[in-house]
Amino acid sequence: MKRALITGITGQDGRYLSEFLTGKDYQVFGVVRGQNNPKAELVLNENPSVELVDGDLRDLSSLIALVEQVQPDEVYNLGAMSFVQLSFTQPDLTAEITGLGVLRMLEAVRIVGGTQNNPVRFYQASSSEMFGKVRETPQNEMTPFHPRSPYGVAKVFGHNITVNYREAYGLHASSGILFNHESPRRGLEFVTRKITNSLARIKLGRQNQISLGNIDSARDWGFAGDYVEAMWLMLQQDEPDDYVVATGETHTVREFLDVAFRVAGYDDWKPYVRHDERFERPAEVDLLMGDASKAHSALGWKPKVSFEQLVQMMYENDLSEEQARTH
Ligand code: NAP
Ligand code: G4F
Repeated sequence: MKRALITGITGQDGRYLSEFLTGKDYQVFGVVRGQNNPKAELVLNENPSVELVDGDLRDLSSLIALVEQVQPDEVYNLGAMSFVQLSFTQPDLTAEITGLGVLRMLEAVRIVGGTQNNPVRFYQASSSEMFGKVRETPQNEMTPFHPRSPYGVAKVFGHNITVNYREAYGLHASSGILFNHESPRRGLEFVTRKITNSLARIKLGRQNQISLGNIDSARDWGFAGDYVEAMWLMLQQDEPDDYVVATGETHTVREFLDVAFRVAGYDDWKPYVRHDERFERPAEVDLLMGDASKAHSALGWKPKVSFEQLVQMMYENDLSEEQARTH
């Protein structure tokens, strides 16, 4: 039985990846930080076969102890402070977790190592946010980075240090440059889930409006459940490498609103959406669109869920969750 260690198991991707790997017969170990983390229970309810272990990306000794204890075949480093807007007000913490946390996890893997015949394989959750003020469209593995947020800058560090450990120490370390991916498990702070959750509440008469910032930005939105397969495929290759993972389509937040409100049975979203400058960012990423042809040809990976299916899935889930609530 292969052993996988996942940081960020309580997050959207960690929850899908743990189920995916269990389905492939892995023993999954999930890193949980903090005392009595309330999200741990959620993970265990969804996947009782996961073994939770304590650790924090800010604490190197905890990571070394974890790799020694678990002896993983594969490490998936998904843990991060992942909310771009928050990174503007907490840049130091973002650099610490999202940037230096990658270095610490790589150090733990380098120091503990695994056996010579079976070295630990490492996956880094890089991000399309690294492209920022994009130099070309669509973006691929060769497109230069121009991050526009402390989060993006921290991710560039995490990406480059992963490449450096691969080149300097021969680690089997791969980096997935993933474009935005969403699901019913997406955090409520991100724009897609904020919209589908608020819309469900509007539909049930529990909320009147949605307050949003810049709705002209465009993102390449895919389904998180599809994207975790690409992470795993990267670690099954003989050689480590970097891959863009994306749908190749881009849609504005306005278009997301169009589809979501249509699915919910409304003709027009404008009466329900108000602009609130508190949700604007000091520097914006205007447009992301990925070229995942390398992942298609080398990994045989393709997204399965379309943009419309994704919006519908998220809205319908939020509607039934809201209906199940008594207040
Ligand atoms: P998410 O839902 O925000 O989950 C983040 C995870 O990181 C949570 O499990 C959180 O655990 C954990 N974490 C935070 N601080 C930590 C620390 N100090 N030590 C250990 N773990 C810590 O993010 P996601 O959407 O699943 O994304 C997974 C990864 O992919 C992240 O690195 C993200 O930056 C990256 N990424 C995401 C997307 C996307 O569109 N979703 C696109 C590109 C890249 P707690 O329960 O303790 O908070
Ligand atoms: O949903 P968002 O917060 O996602 P963002 O900033 O694109 O970041 C996500 O994707 C990255 C990959 O490219 C990940 F690395 C990162 O961890 C995260 O998962 O915002 C999307 C767009 C932005 O242009 C934002 O300005 O929506 C715009 N927006 C407009 N009003 C809003 C809002 N975003 C949020 N979160 N909340 C609003 O009210």
